[in-house]
Amino acid sequence: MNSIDSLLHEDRRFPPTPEFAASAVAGPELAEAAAADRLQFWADQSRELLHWHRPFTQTLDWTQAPFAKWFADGQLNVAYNCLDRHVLAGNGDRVAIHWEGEPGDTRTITYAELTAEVKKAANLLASLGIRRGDRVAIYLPMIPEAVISMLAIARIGAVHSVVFGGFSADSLRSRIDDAEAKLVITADGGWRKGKVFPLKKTVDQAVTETSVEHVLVVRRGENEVDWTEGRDLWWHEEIATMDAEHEAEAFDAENPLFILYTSGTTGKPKGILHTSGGYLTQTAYTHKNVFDLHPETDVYWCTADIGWVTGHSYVVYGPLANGATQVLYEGTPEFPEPGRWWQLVEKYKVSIFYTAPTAIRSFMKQGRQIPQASDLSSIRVLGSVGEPINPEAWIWYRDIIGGGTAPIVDTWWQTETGAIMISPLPGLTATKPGSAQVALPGISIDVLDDDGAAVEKGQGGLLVVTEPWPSMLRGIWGDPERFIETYWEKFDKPGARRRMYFAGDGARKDEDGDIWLLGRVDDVMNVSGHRLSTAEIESALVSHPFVAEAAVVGAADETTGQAVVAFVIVKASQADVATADEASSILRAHVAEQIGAIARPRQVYVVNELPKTRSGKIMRRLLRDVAEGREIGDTTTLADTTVMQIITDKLK
Ligand code: 7RM
Repeated sequence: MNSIDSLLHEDRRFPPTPEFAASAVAGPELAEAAAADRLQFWADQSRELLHWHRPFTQTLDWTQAPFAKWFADGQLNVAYNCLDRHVLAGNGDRVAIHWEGEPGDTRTITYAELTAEVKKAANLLASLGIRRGDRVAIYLPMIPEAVISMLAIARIGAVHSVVFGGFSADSLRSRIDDAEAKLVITADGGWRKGKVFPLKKTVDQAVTETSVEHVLVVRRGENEVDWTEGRDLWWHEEIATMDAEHEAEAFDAENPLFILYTSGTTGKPKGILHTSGGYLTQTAYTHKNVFDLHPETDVYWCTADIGWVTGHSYVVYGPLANGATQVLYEGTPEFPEPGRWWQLVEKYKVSIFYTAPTAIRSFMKQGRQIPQASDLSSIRVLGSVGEPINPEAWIWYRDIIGGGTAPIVDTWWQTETGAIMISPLPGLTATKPGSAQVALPGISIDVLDDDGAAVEKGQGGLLVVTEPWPSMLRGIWGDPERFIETYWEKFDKPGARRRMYFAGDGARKDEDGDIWLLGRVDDVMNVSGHRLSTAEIESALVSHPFVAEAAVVGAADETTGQAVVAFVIVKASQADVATADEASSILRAHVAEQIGAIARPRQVYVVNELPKTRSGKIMRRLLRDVAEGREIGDTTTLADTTVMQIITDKLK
């Protein structure tokens, strides 16, 4: 928690301009209403923001805590809320998606067109035997069919599990197995840095001997693919025969909407489960108020991939529920030239821009002349998500991308929270570089010490959510015990059972009571805004014949926030097979193949020993000291206190 020291001196404040405040969506009345009656506030928000086929009469059922039910006797259709009702309201000609492919091809899709596409896709899914509650895996690049698939699955009451297109066949397979998916929707290939990367090939490896009955393939890369007759179907051929009419059926508010896998502290990924009514309420509410959305005039762009929760909540459900116009881009930020993103901002006159600190830091490195070559004057709100944003990057973002005036909303939330929890409101809050600041109206958070007492202002501790919230996770797929243990037992005191959600993040309350995030307190790393678990990477390393033991830590990295650094002990029998350098590069490639390139260690150090406690737990804290080039901290709980000396001598 010492890492906060440098931030303590940050005292710059950026209040909204009077003009911004005057036309801001969110005013002080939100917080007043939430403070007066929190549950009534959420019920009002839900009724105002969504169309309920059957209105609810109950707001929250918390009798089975921590298993919450929100709006439980209401019924709605999530896709109808994102599509049909906008068309019925006369907004069918509004652009929903300005899509830009990496090679420069484009598609403009209105709400009417998107609605028709989703209806056809819903009919297609039904024709393949997908029913309410069935799981469908999506393994697609950032193309419109990714959004269409998610909404079509939601429309028929089925459950999607989007797997990031950069994950390996093994990762995809374990997620398919865990969810028992019946169908996979993929593409032949997608574009990345001027090349087509094969997706179908990975799916072919992942689906053998699984629950998967069909593989639906979108044509995008036009690369050669292998074909399994009877199992594989071309999206375009099937869609062409489908009716563009489909009536949206109403489902219970608690009908599951999606599972999204995230890393935990064991090697097994956790399937975070979200349901319908509460999730859509809070994603719509936050998207509207945090980003100050004026749907008739704004052009919104969230750069997240749909494989991460930010893509679910702030590319698909929040913006579409609110009838927003948005940009969707297939490629990486710097291809074919480093200014590509800024050219898109200029081209589409993007007014609200939401990205991650890791991207901002890499643009900072390239220099301001690259963004300054484009006209960014349309930008009026900037968002940040995924990790703490350092004040230097915050100021650069505001000055260079935001023209020195755009408010920055630093939004804290998690896959588990489903939607934004802590953030400034851009027309109200005087922002502070580096702080996510305040719980949104309707959200209750606190910072506790290890004994569960609220810390004083100026102190650090553990971030908790103290009251249930509409878009909270409803569980871990197939593992209710793990759900309780992971999130609800840390502060489980007699009389207050399972009422405190422990987020796993360290945080500090400053003198104004504003929140500063300090990073993960467990062994999960955050690389470029993506959470990776040490345990998963360690098990990948140990799966290689060279490796006897492995320990992985996240070390501070200028560009990616944290980088993966691995320490391995090579099996004695393999010691002569490769030099340490050779082993290191083989193992880095092995991890990329097993888990995906995002998990590739920055370094793999071959060592003779690992620091362990007497009970055999690896002391990653000490390895982090080595990886970050610091003096080694307290070693008194080590089983063998000489180990750290041996490791540091060896790496000199
Ligand atoms: C949305 C997302 C969640 C973890 C979370 C934090 C970190 C996210 C911020 C942040 C500081 C922020 N979901 N985190 N946002 N830390 N400031 N504004 O990222 O499930 O992938 O990760 O990310 O550690 O627990 S996630």
